[in-house]
Amino acid sequence: MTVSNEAIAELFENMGTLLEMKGDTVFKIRAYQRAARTIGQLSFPLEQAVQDGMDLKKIPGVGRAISDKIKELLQTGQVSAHQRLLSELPEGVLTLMDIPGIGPKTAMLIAKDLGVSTIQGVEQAARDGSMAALPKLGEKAAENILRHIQTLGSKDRRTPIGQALPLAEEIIAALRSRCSTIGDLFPAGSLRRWEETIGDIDLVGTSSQPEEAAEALVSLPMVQQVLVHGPKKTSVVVEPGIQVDIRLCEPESFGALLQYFTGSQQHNIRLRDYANRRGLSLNEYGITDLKTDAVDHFADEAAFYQRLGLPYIPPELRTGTWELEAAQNDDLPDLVQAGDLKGDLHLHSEWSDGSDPMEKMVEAAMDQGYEYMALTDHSSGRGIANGLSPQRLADQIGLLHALQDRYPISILCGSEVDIRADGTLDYSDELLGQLDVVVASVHSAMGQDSDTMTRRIIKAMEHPAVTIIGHLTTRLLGQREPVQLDLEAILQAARATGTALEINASPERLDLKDTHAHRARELGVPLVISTDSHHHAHLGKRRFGVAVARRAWCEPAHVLNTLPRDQFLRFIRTPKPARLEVFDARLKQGSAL
Ligand code: DGT
Ligand code: CA
Ligand code: CA
Ligand code: ZN
Repeated sequence: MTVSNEAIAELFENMGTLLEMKGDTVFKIRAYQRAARTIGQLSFPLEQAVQDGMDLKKIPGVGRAISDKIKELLQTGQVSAHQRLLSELPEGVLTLMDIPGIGPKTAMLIAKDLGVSTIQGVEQAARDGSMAALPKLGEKAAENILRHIQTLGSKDRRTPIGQALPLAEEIIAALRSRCSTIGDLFPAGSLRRWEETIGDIDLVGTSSQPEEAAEALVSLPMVQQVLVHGPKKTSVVVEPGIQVDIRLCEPESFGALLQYFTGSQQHNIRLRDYANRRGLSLNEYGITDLKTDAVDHFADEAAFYQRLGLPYIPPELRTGTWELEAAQNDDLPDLVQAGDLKGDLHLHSEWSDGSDPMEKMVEAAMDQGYEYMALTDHSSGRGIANGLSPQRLADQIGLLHALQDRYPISILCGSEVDIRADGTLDYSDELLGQLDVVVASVHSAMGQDSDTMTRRIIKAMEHPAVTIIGHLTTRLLGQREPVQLDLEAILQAARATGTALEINASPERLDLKDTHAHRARELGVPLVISTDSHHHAHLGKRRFGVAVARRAWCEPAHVLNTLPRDQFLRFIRTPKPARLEVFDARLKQGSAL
């Protein structure tokens, strides 16, 4: 049996909650919550790390007590302290907390005083008046809880970054055009850290007339509701029901404001501890010397970090895990940037389910400044998405060769070929052998169990013609769960077979996600950032994929399609797995710098 990091994180999260219900000390509660958060963000499997004899106490937020409990869980399948807590508290209290708006205290109250242990039970108690009769709750609270239960179906209220970022950019442009006294204005918070989903949009900026800028925000036509309209902070809810917070300050202290509201909270907490140990204290206005009470102000973030003796830490790394340690050791990665990409290797035309002619996609790739591109229309297998029959693919290859004469960019013939349920591919080996780039993807039989799915994908990777596995887990953010698979086994096989893995930049996918890509990077698996564009305007979405790679600590050398044309061509023209030498040579070069 394998125990996933998510399962371990959830157990500690539960323990924190149970302790909170019991009224235990804040210190202890926070310790469990912090451990849960850190473990949830680890890129490597803890179970494997324990087997390899890693000292878990090296993980930030994991001390002796937590470390012992992880080992107990892995050995026995449970944690006795957790079982004890469960037995001490009324049945079902944790379930009740799945209802938004019900925290540990309310859950405890309802479970104890009403003897209710299910969501249906809560709903009934809210309807029949028994909940309203509880002195600590009352009618208003019962009404709220009922409303929350009714929205339970749509429980993920976080907004995918693909929607939140364009919205934030639209708001920024609108504010700029309406208010000339705004200087800088940037997204902060989870948006600036490029998290895959966003709770609310935070904007920070500079202005000599902050009231004017706040006024401009509340009067935007898309504003539905004004939550706070104050001198320091203004909060509104805009059209699709997303909260926007804006905070402005003088240019002299913008560095501290931006740093503070970029977070993450966990990063800021660690940074504050670090500063305190050096006799400094941090807030959104600046850095205070605790001895002299002198406050330093910073116009930009680099100066802020420099005052702490640290190099600038890119927002994507500010998760509160390893970045502070790396910064102290001057060991931060030189992260890949959008401009490093030299090609897009997953593009569709109207030949399958794209909306543009091949020429238009070629020109769009040239507009991105690329040296090469692969056209990868769907294979025929599923009979949908207008997949190409072997004959149509052969025709397309002929036309692409002719097109090449008209354009300076290298046009690679490719296909996004279905990995069938049994791991075989949709075209004959002979036809696949004629292609420059084969992206193999799962589009069917997504409900397979983990073993079957893992074998299926590994079988595809063992095929000599398969260059890249596309959108590995097939998840759609907020719409479709990832398939079940053994990520570690797949990554090992990717390295062994010399198969690259795609970071699908399409913001509804972001697949691989950050932690997966981080592990791939550690194992020496070549990563590819592609957009899977079905329209010429979608190639610009590469920024979302680049952000995933950055959150995975990737440098350019970890990303295959940053290779200049001749090296990339050498990579695909060398048989698997020997082609890894081209990739490894670049990595070595990078680390020698
Ligand atoms: P979200 O909105 O849930 O996607 O995540 P964030 O990180 O954008 O969180 P948000 O909007 O609550 O706050 C923005 C940043 O402001 C956060 O990342 C760190 C900072 N911040 C807010 N409240 C606190 C706080 O109570 N303590 C500390 N240390 N930082 C805070
Ligand atoms: Ca936020
Ligand atoms: Ca916020
Ligand atoms: Zn595709």
